[in-house]
Amino acid sequence: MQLPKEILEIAEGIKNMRIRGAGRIAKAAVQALKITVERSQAKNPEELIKELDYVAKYLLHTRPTAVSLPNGIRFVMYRVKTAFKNGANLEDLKITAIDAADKFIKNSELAIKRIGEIGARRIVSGDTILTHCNSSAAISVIITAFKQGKDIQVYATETRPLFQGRITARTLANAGVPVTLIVDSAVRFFMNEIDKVVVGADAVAANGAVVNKIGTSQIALVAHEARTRMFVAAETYKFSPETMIGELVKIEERSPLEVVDEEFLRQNPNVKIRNPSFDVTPPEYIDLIITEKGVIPPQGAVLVLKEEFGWIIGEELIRGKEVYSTYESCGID
Ligand code: RUB
Repeated sequence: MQLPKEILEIAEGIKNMRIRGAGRIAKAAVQALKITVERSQAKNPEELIKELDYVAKYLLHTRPTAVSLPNGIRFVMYRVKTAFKNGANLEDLKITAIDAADKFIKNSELAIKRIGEIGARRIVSGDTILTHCNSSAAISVIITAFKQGKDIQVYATETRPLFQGRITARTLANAGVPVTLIVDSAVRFFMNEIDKVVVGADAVAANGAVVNKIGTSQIALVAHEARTRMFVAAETYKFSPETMIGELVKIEERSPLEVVDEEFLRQNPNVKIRNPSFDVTPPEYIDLIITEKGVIPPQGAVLVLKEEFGWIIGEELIRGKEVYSTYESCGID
């Protein structure tokens, strides 16, 4: 199937990280589904479903870790497929898909704002905050607290190998927040000055473990040792339903060329390079997860999953992961 240029660009942008960060990836994928409908040549509902299925599966293979991507796709596809099963005609199916995509994107933007408001309540004047990588949700907490007049300062790790921390530092500085950029390995050196760590998430598992940019779990360990609180800011669509049946979140490993250049590789053929993009922070090292619906201890993650995905998941779980592992089987609202 020949995909429209804009969709190929979105998929490529997610793969090469021009579009990055779990929330932005999800919104871009959902936008691609909307474009599919707008450019569709389908002559009947069956053809439209086939086109959407194809694009959905194509997008699912762009980056493996951020659960927001399959969850965003599920949000749209579940509604489209339900309408299809209920006999919707082509025009109604298109409207359903476009409305669902718009709703997901709008909800996602509102969630960031709400996480900012809810999270900012946990920040007090005088706090020094550490953040890692570049998370819209974590930044929303920090900037909201700052705009409320709280006297805070931030340490941002540079986040090797791709330096997303520089984007964070620039964003915070542009908003007027006092910010200091540090190398990743300086975290323990500064931890005694830190009151709270605030990071984002690519996925939250049913047991409350959080998958986020590589280095997060090391920061959590150091925070735990120093009795510094560790907060994770995550929209509810970052919670992974697959983990309810014991699936592990897949950790993406990227090219060695993000770590060293080609010359190094050529000159050192016996040096192996590994470049995992994310790691898993166990729930014991997390004090609070800030969602748009409120704060939960990590142990509350399973309740969020039940609320978001409904008890129907239970039935699908019993039927086994073959059924469940397709995005078709679940409905989130
Ligand atoms: C980004 C990253 C971010 C989360 C949350 O990794 O780990 O902390 O995705 O971001 P990458 P947000 O740069 O590899 O995509 O809160 O914006 O969804």
